[in-house]
Amino acid sequence: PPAERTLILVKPDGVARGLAGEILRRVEAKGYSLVAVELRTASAELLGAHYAEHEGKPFYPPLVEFMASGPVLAVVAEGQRVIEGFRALAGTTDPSSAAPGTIRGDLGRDWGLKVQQNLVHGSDSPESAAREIALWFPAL
Ligand code: DAT
Ligand code: MG
Repeated sequence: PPAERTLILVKPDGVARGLAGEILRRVEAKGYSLVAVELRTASAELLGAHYAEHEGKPFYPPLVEFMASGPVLAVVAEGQRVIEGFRALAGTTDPSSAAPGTIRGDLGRDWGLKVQQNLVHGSDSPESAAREIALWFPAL
C-alpha cells in the first residue's frame, strides 16, 4: 500500500513524565519515518479546532484545558498503514484497559488520572490526518 501520514501528539502528561523519547522510539522501531517534530504549547484556538468533533461533550472543556496546560510534542509520521498502525501502538483510549505492549497499556497509569491523561493522540482516519496535519503543520 502507498505511504500515509498521521498526526501524533505526545500529550502534556507524556512530555512532563519524560516519555517523549520512549514514545518516539516505539514509532521509529515500528519502521515509521519522522516527517516533522515540534515541541510547543498549543493555543486554545488550535486545540478547539483539533478536537472540534468532541465539542459539546462533557469531557471537552477539561480535555482542551489539559492539552493547553503544558508543551506537547507534535509529530507527523509516515509509513504504510501508519494511521491505524499508530492507533494500534497507542492502545485503547482508557489506559486502564489498554493492552500490554501498547503505549497506553505499558506507560499509562491506571488510577488517579483522568482518561484524557492517556499520553498520546493519533489521527483516526485519512480525513482526520489530513485535517490535523494542516492545523499543526500548515507549511507541510
Ligand atoms: P482517542 O484519543 O483514543 O482517539 P477520542 O478521540 O474518543 O479518543 O477522545 C479524545 C480524547 O478525549 C481522549 O484521548 C481522552 C478524552 N476522552 C475520550 N473519551 C472520554 C471520556 N469518556 N471521559 C473522559 N475523557 C475522555
Ligand atoms: Mg480521537
